[in-house]
Amino acid sequence: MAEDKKAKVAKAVKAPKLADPKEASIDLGTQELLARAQKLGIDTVFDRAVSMKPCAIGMQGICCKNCSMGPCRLPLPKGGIEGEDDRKGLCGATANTIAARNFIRMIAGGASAHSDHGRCVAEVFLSAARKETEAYQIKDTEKLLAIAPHLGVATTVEVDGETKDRDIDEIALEVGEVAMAEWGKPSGELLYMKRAPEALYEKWKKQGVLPRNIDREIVEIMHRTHMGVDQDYKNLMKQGTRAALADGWGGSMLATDLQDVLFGTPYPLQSEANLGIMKEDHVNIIVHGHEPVLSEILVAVAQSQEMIDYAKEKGAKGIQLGGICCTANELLQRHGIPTAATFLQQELAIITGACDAMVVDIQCIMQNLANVAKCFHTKLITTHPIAKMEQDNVIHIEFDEHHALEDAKRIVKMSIDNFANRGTDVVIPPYKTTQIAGFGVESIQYHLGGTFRGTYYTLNDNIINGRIRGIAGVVGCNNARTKHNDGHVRVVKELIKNDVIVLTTGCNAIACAMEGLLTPEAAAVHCGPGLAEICEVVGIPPVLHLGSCVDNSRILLAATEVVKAGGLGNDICDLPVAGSAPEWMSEKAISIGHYFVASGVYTVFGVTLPTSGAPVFHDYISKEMENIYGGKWDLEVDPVKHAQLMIAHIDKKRKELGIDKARERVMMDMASRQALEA
Ligand code: BF8
Repeated sequence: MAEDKKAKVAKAVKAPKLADPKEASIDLGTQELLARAQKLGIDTVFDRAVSMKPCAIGMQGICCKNCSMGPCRLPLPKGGIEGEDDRKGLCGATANTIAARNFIRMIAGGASAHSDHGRCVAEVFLSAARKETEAYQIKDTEKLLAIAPHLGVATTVEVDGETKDRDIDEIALEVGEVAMAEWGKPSGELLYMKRAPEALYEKWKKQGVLPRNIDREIVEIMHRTHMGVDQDYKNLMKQGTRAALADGWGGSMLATDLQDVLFGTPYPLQSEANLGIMKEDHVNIIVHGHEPVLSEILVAVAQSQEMIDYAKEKGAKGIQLGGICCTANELLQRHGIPTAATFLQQELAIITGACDAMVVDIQCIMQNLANVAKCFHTKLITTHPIAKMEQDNVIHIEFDEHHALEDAKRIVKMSIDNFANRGTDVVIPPYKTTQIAGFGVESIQYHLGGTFRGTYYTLNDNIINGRIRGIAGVVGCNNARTKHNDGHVRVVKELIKNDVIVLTTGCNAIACAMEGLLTPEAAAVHCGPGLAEICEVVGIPPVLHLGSCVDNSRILLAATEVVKAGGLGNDICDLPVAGSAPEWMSEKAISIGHYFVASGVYTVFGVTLPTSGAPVFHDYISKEMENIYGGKWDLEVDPVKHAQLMIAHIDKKRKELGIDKARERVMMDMASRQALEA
């Protein structure tokens, strides 16, 4: 080989592959910061996604590494399977068994993440109820009284033949104790399962999938998927269903409820979104992760006059807090703290050069943050005992509810002190949007319910008369294997264009906020005439932000309220609703997807599903499962087709309910409306 040719080959081998910023994200700020990172020679998830390809066999769910005789890989034969599928691992495990094992291990991972988060909240709740900590108090007593009966805790007491209100501290303590027991009680079933519509509860009972306690269902998945245990994909999925339900109607729902009682139930408020919320002349503290127990206190401390004065003393104009991932959603919903970034933008927050501290707790935190932080002055602070990083530039300040205030003060002070170390090379992309967030089951009832009836009557009425075609829950992550935020935004726009109101959580909510879809004004621009009219009259956005990923439990309860309000069937699977995660990536998304499905919701995922290598198993969850639970899985990569599948399902349900005709004449007079109601 000629010398110059050799040199060319060597150069080609060495040159790192870089992502094309315009292909990587639809967001201008993300594109600019990615280009800046590349110029500075700092690699990000976008570049790594270009240089590292995923394993095709793993992606299809047909690689078994549950014992040391493997990993056994069962690729699909070229041209597909003709006749009997005789692929098997060393032990004889079939493609269906392997894919089902892998799938429910993902459910176990996701359910454990949500539920362990819930357990930590329950511990803090109990501490507060026992008055062991000054940092936390029972804030929302109305919510406490609302959840107590679902946990079998009485809110009144009989004294001398008279019914009296029970002492609130006593109720809180009992609620805390009963809630804690849900993780490991030796007998019975999860108490919250009865919050579902009766028909759904009975269906679960008949199928034998009512969760016994939260931990047990997750542990049993690990046992059943151990080498040589459960070898029937249907039986494996039954256990996957129990664990997913224990997540959605158990750990996640308890996390949401107990957080509401401790920190306040969200109500609509205005804020901003995107990296442009960071301020060059302020101390920027970015909180990232999922558990709001520390960040709640950080908010209070960062907003205290003492700390603002200290920041000014150090040359800053103030303190700007911003959030990433679901810690962002939690703080946004309750305090209006602006959202800085979605999952895929976390490294970019540091690459602005303006991040004085990034405080992380649990879940969705990229280890590469530590490498990026090394290139800047940013203090990267881990706070949770179960989530540390190996890099030596990471500071660990372990949070404990008993000295939460001291921990928070130390972190905020450290961030302020670090402001002086910030260089002059700061690039904060000037893009941010306004968002209205803070919706929940209660506020939807307030906005779309009848004050007179106190139910979801008005929402149902508008679904029946066709102004609102249906309801979609669109949730989930970003995924570096697909263009950042593109799937989220296009799916949601297609839905609202077709009069489908969207309930959103997680990174989908952040993506929608960044696109300006979380404002009432978005309705006139993006919605079909029916939904636009409702949004204008009520003054709500067409996309309602319901919070973090554990708050998907709010979507389950909102659907239950719709069933209760009447006129749309007697089970969640009767409703014109559909679920979606256009850019999912985490195990939590699989657990969420499956509790949606097992609760009767047709659920479409984008990107990929780890089931395609086992067609029989894939058919089981995407076809047969509908006959069992009324919901099923689907996969569609194209965002418009993805939304159209959901709309087709919504229309099918409208037809089954006999309300399909109403949509053809959106503007109805009173007589026809009364005829429909009758
Ligand atoms: O729990 S949506 S990337 S941040 S996993 Fe993570 Fe996915 Fe974002 Fe919240 Ni949910």
